[in-house]
Amino acid sequence: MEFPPRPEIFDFHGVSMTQYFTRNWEKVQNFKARPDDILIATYPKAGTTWVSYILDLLYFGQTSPERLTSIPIYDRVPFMEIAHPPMISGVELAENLSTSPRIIKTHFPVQFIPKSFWEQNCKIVYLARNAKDNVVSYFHFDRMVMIEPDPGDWNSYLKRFMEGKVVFGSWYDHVNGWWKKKQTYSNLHYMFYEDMTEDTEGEIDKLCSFLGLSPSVEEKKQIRGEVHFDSMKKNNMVNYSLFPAMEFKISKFMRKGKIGDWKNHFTVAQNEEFDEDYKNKMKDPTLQFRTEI
Ligand code: PPS
Repeated sequence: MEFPPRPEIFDFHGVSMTQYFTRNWEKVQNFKARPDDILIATYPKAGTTWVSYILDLLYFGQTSPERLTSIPIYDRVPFMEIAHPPMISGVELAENLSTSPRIIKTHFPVQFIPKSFWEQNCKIVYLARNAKDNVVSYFHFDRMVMIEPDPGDWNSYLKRFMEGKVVFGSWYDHVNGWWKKKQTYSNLHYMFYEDMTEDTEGEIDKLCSFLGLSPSVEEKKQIRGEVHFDSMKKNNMVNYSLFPAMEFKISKFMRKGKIGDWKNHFTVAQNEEFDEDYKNKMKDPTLQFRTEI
């Protein structure tokens, strides 16, 4: 598929966005959520695909195993706000889903979520990743995905990330906005990439109790194996190798899956500046991230 030049970033209701995620705004805002819909919300590169695959396996791994080998994850778990014709838009894909529940992905900051999700009291899973690894992953992703603005060099990218001038805006606002929402909306399960890495099984257990699921020990073991980084990297249905617009020669979607890769990217000076700025932006002592484990 031919793609036009990389998109421009612009301010959209106070958040940096591109046309690929705003051109369907009205339709997205009018999306009719159902009470059993499950929304997976993340800042880009926080581990969305990981948690999407876990949920897909929990709900459909036993009942429709053929899905796993025939439908790529981005068609099983539609990306609500994406719209780049002639590809089918995320909203249309979600509307066409015949599964129950429908599992839907979004990178929207909390204030952009269509109101029907709140009205229907849908279950929402939010996954967050520490800022340093998140920005590194995002940088490599933007290098290889042609529907993202050109990232430029690492130093300028890091600055733009700190200023919130990357697609979907400020990481700091995103993780804080969703964290705050948790205080008033009880159907929100807030998870951390670092906890998932440290104790995948324990985090799957917590996820199951939030979702009201009780998979067998055998099933959980199977899921644990399926969602391991090495298995996902090899699995064409979840590693995005079938997705147009990605240049795998530049970088892979399943790149490293590590905590602490930021140390291979940040200079001492960049790290100091980042930490200083981080302290000013992350004032809530109840929201803590780990940059190493
Ligand atoms: S996207 O494009 O926003 O949906 O990307 P997303 O899926 O959120 O994030 C991709 C990063 O998550 C890593 N990943 C994993 N890490 C550990 N274990 C598993 N199973 C796993 N699956 C995906 C993926 O490698 C990307 O991180 P980086 O650091 O770039 O490797």
